[in-house]
Amino acid sequence: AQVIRLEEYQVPFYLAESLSLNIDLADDSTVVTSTAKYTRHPKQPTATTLALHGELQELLSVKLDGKLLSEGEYTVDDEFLSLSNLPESFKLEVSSRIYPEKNTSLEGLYQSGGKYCTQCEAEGFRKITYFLDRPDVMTIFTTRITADKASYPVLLSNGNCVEKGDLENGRHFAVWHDPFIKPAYLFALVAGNLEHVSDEFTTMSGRKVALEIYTEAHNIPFCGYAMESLIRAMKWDEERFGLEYDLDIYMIVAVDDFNMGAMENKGLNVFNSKLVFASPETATDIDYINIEAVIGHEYFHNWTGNRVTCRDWFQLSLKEGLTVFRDQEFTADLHSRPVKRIEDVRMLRTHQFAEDASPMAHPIRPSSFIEINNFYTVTVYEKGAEVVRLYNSLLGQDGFRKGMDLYFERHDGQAVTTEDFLAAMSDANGADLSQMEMWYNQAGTPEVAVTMDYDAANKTCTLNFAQSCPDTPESNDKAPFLIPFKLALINLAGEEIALQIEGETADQADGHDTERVINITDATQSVTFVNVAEKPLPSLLRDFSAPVKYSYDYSTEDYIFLMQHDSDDFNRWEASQRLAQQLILQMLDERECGVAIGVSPEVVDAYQQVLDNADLDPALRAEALSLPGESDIAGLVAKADPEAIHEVRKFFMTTLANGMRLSLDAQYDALNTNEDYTVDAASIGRRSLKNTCLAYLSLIDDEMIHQQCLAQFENANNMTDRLAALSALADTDCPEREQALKAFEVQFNDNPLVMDKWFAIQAASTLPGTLEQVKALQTHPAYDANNPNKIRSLIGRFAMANLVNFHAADGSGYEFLTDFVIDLDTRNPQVASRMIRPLIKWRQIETQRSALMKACLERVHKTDGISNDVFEIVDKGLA
Ligand code: BAL
Ligand code: ZN
Repeated sequence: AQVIRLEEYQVPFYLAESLSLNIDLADDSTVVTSTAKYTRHPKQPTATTLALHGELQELLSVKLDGKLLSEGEYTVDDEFLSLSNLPESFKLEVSSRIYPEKNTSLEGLYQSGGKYCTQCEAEGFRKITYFLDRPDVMTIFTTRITADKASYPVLLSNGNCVEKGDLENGRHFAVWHDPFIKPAYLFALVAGNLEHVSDEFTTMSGRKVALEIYTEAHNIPFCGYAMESLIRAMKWDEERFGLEYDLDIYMIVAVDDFNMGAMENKGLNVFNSKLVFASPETATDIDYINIEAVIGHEYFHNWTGNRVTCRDWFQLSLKEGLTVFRDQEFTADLHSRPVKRIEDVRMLRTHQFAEDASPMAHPIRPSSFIEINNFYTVTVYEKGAEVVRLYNSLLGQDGFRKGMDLYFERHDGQAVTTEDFLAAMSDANGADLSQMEMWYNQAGTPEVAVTMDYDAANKTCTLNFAQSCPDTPESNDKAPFLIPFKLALINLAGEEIALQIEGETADQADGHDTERVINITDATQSVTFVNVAEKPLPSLLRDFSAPVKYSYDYSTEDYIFLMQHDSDDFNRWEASQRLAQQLILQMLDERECGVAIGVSPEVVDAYQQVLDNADLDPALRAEALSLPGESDIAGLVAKADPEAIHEVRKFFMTTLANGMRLSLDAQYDALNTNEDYTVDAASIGRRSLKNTCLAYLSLIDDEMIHQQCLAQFENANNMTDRLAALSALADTDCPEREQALKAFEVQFNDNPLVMDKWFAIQAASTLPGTLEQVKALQTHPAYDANNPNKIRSLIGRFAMANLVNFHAADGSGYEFLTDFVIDLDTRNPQVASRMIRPLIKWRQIETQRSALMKACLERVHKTDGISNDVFEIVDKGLA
């Protein structure tokens, strides 16, 4: 397998001025003819050769400036079509045959549910025709599609439809022209028997844009929320960033078989149907929020990704980190900002911190890869978004906007780098941001050790910071990061203290109020606050102001105090999480030493006070009561024992449940009003608290509670409540469990997206026998071994969200996953390489299991014909 390196980047020898595609779709083979006008790159004056990317095609003919070339006049292998002795500019026509109906990798042109669709990012276009499939080659696309009219009445591509008509033999054609230059990864084609919903958006400059969402007729009723979300996204981007849509039409197509969530192809997004379809009966609150966020995300890419794109794939975070930041802000502005922040941070810690601690740790701008598909990661996306958020913190929202404006002014229509983004932010604000560079080229989660010295005589309070970063594959010698560290000091009355830094006059301090951001730039650094009348308790890293871990010697009492008194919503939540974490870790140690474990009444009372706090948004109460998961705990201990973690965490939660039972019942009853279903932050919050109460109650072994879960399951008027009840039952060994699972199956058997939930709930069950159940479900008629959503719901959920069963001591979970991945890799390497990842964490697991995990990785490594995708992960996992 070949390693591609950032340092080896070269501008292409030729650029394409235009590309004209003629795609003749037929059920047994498809012929693609592409005609491009190439011109030598001004920076490559001596170049005379051209190597066009192309894979899995049967080359039919090559014409240079109209002349048919014979085989000796070009060479073709598995990866390239190469020509030499080329003039400064020329026209090249290449014809090839491809087989979309046999394409199970879901990359390039393939069929899903009887329709044709494409996925070209990152390097799928080379499976469609021979071209310079690299993001720095941007060109004008014209696409002519022909197909059988009865089977494929709708023919779509990027841009505007400029011509269409009927042909002989029941065939028809459509020609699409995209006036904006774009790289090949943004190309899209869809052909099928589709209906659409339509709407219209008038942009801020008064242009009318047609909005269309395409799907099969029976799914049309489920597209309304996606359309409303699109309109909200278009409006928000105008208001917040002054960015207006540019084409006359914006189309979204929903497909069932899709490796990712969605794809931002210019003017023609292709979406995983799970991120389009919604109705109260079939989609949960989380689904609704995700649909709006991803519709927004893909729309926001039109500027951050499409108009300004990446020079090469190492720059992926340039568009993804920035666009995730934009979609996070979109959701925060439309719903609850603190809840959104908490959920994003929870997700970052659970998944990205874990990736940073694994052999797959990489900087947000990796410096090498074998298969770029492997780097569509939580690091590039979510940590990338945190890094973008740092600019926003450092420069303020107005300064950030100035930077964005300059970025577009300088780079519209270009393929650029993360350095260009940094330069725009810095130049627009006259700020020296050079240290931001470290966030791009160093992996690992920085750790900030914080200590406090209070000097009662001088009434000063000094906070000392020491930053470090663990070794990661690319470096064991890290330079300090620029860490904006937001904090406050809280006095015994629970009030924030006015913060005046030593050496500042009171005037200078004024306006900073009681919360300040200290920019940590050095390995060790201190800040002293004056006029601090009593020893305070620090409230640290408020709002998670940088993607770091921090330590401070808080006692249980300190956390309880912060849970009640911290005036910052985020840090009140944080205290509830860190307290649980600290106690669970303590109990794990005690258990190992054979000491009886227990939870003090003060701790139960602290959580109960949160639950009963009528002044606090129900959504935030639910967040505070949703404690770190088993894998979060596993990430905090060396040589984790999954069984011990499961037991101790469950013991902690069950103790809380028993202790808070009266309040849980009271809150549940108060919230269980069967109100009409609406998607707004307040009602989502109420459902969230109600279902958190139910989840706690279900830990109590009591037949009445099983009945209560079943009653909610049966009477729910929406999927959020129904699924929450089913989820509680699925983890409980009781007759109601089977009854509910069966009823759900009968009710939703014909809805593939809802059945995904049914598979996922069973795969995540911590009850014994789950592996056997997962195996049995693979033969269920609603399961489809080639559908990524099904694979992720059943196998992915088992391997990634079921610590205790996946890590069964006999290694059965590992063997199952290994067999599964080796088989899947022959059909869909991209998804296979996602599925194998739980095994690369073998070094973090206790010795016996660890050896079994490693042996499985070695088995995959030795398998003949394994894809580059899986090879890269396994190879890094074993290194
Ligand atoms: N560009 C791949 C899908 C997404 O991040 O929007
Ligand atoms: Zn994206």
